[in-house]
Amino acid sequence: MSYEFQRRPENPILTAADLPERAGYFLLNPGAVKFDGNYLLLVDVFHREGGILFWIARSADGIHFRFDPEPPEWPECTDGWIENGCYDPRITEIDGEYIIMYGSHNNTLGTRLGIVKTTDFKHFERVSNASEINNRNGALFPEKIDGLYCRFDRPFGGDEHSPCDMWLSFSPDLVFWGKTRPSLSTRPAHWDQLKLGAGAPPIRIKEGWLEIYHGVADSCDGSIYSLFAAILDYREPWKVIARGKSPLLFPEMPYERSGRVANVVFTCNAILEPDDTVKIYYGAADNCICCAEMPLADIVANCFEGYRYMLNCDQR
Ligand code: BMA
Repeated sequence: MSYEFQRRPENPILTAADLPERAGYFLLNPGAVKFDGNYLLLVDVFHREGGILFWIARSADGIHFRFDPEPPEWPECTDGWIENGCYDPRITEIDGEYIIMYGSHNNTLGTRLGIVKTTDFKHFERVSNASEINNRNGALFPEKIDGLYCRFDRPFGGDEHSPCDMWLSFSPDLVFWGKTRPSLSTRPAHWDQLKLGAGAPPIRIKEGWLEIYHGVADSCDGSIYSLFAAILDYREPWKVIARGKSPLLFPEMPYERSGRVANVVFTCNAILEPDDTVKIYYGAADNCICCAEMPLADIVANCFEGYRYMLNCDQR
């Protein structure tokens, strides 16, 4: 049985042509939440003047989005770090605050994690400068674990083709992070064999924490990004309960296979709808934004189906 996301026939639902005043050339990997009766996307925009910034798009029906006339005023870093670009935002709601963890990029030094919060998606306040350099794919859990905030992160080494795994880190205050330990790792001969990183902030389901993540495999001509799911123990999220063997979404459509970067589907969000459908707004080929949906029960089935097959393999 193949359990996969179903793409919306309207895809791509947002392209750079939808930006006000031809402001940019490529859109990718938004954060997504339901806010104030609307679906809200915090979209990464490769701007016409260079650099990458966030811009909000809103929709009443979750399919037809309109960009705000201007990008939001984004707070500067407080420690002297110059943020030349920001990308891949994961939005987590905790007690009425929306905490955004994202890749904060400096042209000379590289990428680290930034954290900014908002209550109204108009005013944004910096929480902290959240990690050392060479870390990204940060996704905050919506609940504390044993009294501590918990996040996925993804330290990385050399270049884009170096292998790297997902880790967990903990914090009492969102500022100081530690107790870092490994989480999901790459699996040989799978579509997440080279590297992987958090996708959406985890969702609490009855089996544990559901994490939809991206896995990367290498080809002779670049990387292939697809989406997977895993279920982690609720109290001890470093313990993997089940993990899908096959992707929930693989780049197959023309808009996923060619763009700024070919063969990419990448999500930073997953919205659990009241009817138990999971909706994702994913970046396709680092170029445009698409939507796909799938019943939660099928995602769970994918995770356990993978687990059953993988009893002969150590790489859960
Ligand atoms: C990752 C991130 C994503 C991007 C992907 C494919 O490392 O930088 O923003 O979509 O690469 O280029």
